[in-house]
Amino acid sequence: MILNSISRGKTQSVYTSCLSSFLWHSLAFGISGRSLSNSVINLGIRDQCADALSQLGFEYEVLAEQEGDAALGNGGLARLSACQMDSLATLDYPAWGYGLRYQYGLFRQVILDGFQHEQPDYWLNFGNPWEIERVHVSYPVKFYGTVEEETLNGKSCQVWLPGETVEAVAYDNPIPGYGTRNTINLRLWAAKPDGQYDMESYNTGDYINAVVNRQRAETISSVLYPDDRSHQGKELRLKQHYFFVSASLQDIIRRFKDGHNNFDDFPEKIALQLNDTHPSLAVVEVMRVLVDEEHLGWDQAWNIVCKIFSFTTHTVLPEALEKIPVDLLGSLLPRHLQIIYDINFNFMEELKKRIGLDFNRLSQMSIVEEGAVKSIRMANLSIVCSHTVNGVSRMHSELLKTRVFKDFYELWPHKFQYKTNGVTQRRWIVVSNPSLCALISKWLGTEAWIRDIDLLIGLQEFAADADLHQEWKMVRKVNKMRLAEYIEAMSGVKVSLDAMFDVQIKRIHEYKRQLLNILSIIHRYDCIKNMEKTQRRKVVPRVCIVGGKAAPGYEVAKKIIKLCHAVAEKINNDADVGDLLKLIFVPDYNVSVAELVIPGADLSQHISTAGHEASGTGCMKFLMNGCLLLATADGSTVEIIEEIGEENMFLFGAKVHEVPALREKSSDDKAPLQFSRVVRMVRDGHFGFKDYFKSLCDGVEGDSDFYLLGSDFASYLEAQAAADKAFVDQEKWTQMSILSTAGSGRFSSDRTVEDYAETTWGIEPCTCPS
Ligand code: H2P
Repeated sequence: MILNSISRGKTQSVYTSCLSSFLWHSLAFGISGRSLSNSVINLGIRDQCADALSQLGFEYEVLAEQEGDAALGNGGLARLSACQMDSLATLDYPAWGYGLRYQYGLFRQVILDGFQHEQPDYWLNFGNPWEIERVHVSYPVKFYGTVEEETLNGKSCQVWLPGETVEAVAYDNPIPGYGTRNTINLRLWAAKPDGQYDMESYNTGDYINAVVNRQRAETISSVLYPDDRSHQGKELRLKQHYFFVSASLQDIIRRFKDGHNNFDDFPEKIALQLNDTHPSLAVVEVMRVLVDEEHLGWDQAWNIVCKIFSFTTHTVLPEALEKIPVDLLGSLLPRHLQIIYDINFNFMEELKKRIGLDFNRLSQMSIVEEGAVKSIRMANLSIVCSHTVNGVSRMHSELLKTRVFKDFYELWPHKFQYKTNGVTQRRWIVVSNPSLCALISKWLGTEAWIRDIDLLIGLQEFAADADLHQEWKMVRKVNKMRLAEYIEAMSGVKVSLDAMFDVQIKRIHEYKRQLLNILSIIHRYDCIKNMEKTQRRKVVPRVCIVGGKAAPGYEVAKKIIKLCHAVAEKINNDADVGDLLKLIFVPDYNVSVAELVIPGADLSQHISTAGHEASGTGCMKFLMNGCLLLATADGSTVEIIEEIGEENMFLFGAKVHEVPALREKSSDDKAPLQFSRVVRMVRDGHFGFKDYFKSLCDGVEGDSDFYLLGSDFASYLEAQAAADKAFVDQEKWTQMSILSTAGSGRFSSDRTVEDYAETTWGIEPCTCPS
């Protein structure tokens, strides 16, 4: 989890003492990747480090690879936070990040017989040299108990008498900006038992209980939930949310109070960004602290809350919007439930004045969902309490306004904004692709683009230059060699460097359509098999690379992984096919793997059903590295098209407005024969495991093809054919590749963060004195 803090305003005192805060949370901060390589680049000491190490007899690259990934997150959402932290530091914003110091990060994916198995990732096994334990920075976090009404100074107030207290201890992880002295802090919380409770057990000689209690407390920060999206009703998960929110807010408020006697300046100094719904309890916690502990009036506290919070949502799927059962919330956080009811009561009253007694609409917008399991809708809570709500691409925001949060948009159109995601060029070009970095700097005549990404556009001027083409191709070839070596070492499969390296790496999900990719690989295989030998010479050789983790409970995603392996087994061992087609599954996809795969990719696939990917950030990393995109018009791809032009990528598939009608159509009218043929091959056991794959096939045929694999198949094959054709003309391909990198500037997280700073938080950079 993460929660960041930034100072509003830009006085020296704000900067040095980091008084005020911008709260930003994405469940499980991290997927930050290795720290050493990023830190030495941002500090500008990479060459000195490499020299010093070589004098000691070590190679810098070899040493850097020894560091394990801190995989404290699930996918794009968590990695986005890491990119934005890098940008916040680089652009001199006085920011703090907060997160949970999970002992076990995202599971390690191990493949046995083609099936995914999950193993714990105990990333702290050999210590973490980057963190500084702050034993003196710790806060009690309370759970359970009861609420009693008491009278204080003649006024009645609510007092929460907790049933359990756990201590949150801070671990700081510095994040240096590039080309600046500004270094921001990522503060991660570890749960430790509350000292007093522990002592009591020892005093009564109850040694075992003391140990059990210790473990019970430590459990809160011990393991990251591997599925971000479907975790209703899990008490531990809710405990993690609150533990994280409570500790971070205590820290933020404590720092604010160090320099202020009252809360008048709180909204002036503090901006809190709810990064998805996971930290939404923060709005309730601020109300509780201000009203119950600081004894502000309800209206004054509410006024502050409405000024400090803004909310980013990262999904389009209504089922992914978090809901917490009232019973669970009421038992774990009884006072918070009361506050939520009060917020909702006030909101409903206000709404009735605006829309009348439209009960349908009132119940849809209510924070409390009635039904078999009465629940709290965390997204509604976040919207009601935030001054700004944003999606993560323009298309996503449109969908929020017209579908997901339509009622709220009609009520408060001024709240809705969009902030297209971005990724940091420091990690995704400078660290992961040093030769491309050097080449870009050479042709632009400056390294300034590393801080000022807009300069990349200067490459357009040389897009047809034969010398640049030569050097560009050489860089790409070296990266492909590196990737080919990795593939051989990992899978034993030797791949041809002349083949097109075609990559799809991301979390495995039905809407991301890895299955579509695999079915088209089967189609390609089938075509090759049925060709005359002479015709085969015309086939453009491909190495298809797939990677990604399936959430442990997500059966369909796990079957897709198995199918990928079953198909690979067949294709890779078919002498008829040889180098014309290879399929490789890269296990345990993480940042370090991405750093190797992305620079070596010729083509990358972002093929979600239109209207399902909120943004997508992988596409931006590939784009920066000069990899061509084969994509649907979904999420941020729509904006990428505007930057580089449709002619420089391979676009296919239904547009977002066509999707509803296509879903209505009978499947026989929409799936082409080739589609039925490849699905039949899977059904008939061509790749074995006939029974096991049956449900996968059933899910894309008949009326159940919700993600429209069948209806997009024909245009997908056309786009694949267009990619093949372009690849044959290497000069054309290289030009498209240069133009991709040149047009990637808009997708830097520097731009995103500046946008948030200006239009959401109202903060300015705070230059660090030299
Ligand atoms: C999610 C969305 C992406 C988005 C990312 C960051 C949850 O990531 O699905 O569309 O780009 O957040 O905003 P992911 O699917 O990679 O887990």
